[in-house]
Amino acid sequence: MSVKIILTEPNKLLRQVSKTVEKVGEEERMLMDDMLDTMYAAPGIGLAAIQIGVPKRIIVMDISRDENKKEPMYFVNPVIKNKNEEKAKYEEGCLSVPEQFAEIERPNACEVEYLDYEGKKQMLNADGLLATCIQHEMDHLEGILFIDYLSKLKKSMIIKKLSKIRVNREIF
Ligand code: K2U
Ligand code: ZN
Repeated sequence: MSVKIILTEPNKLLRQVSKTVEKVGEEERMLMDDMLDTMYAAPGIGLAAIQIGVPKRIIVMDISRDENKKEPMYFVNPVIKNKNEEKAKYEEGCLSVPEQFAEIERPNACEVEYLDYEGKKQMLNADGLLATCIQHEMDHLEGILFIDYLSKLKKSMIIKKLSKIRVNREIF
């Protein structure tokens, strides 16, 4: 298991639509293990495979935020079956949009169908932070970032800042 590099915006690879997984095998399980290592090291509470450059419809999450009591969750080919009408706002960040945050409004609950680590069909009713996180990660599978919901001006200011951060990191 290993920690991988997380792609950061602006990067065309992050804009790919990820592909359905035909079968959950050893390769996919190793990928999910690496994704979890990478997510915990960041640290974060969710990660989509595309964020480490693998365009597969795979997400890992752990919203426990407790070093000593990890509760990893694995989602292969997740599909949101329905979303609540009621919305909730959350100050979102993203490991692929470093040091930038914005208040994003999303349905406050949703039902997700997916395959688990063993490839078994599961259903999850998510609300609160879990619902926000799964919808944030599902966007990654469509090549969508939370900054895409912002005004053109705000989004362009963030991308300009990210480009500067990248140049400074390369120089120093
Ligand atoms: O996709 C990612 O980059 C992982 C995000 C997931 C996330 C974004 C917004 C709201 C909830 C989850 C990272 O975990 S961002 C870091 C973080 C950590 C704790 C709580 C919220 C965000
Ligand atoms: Zn993200």
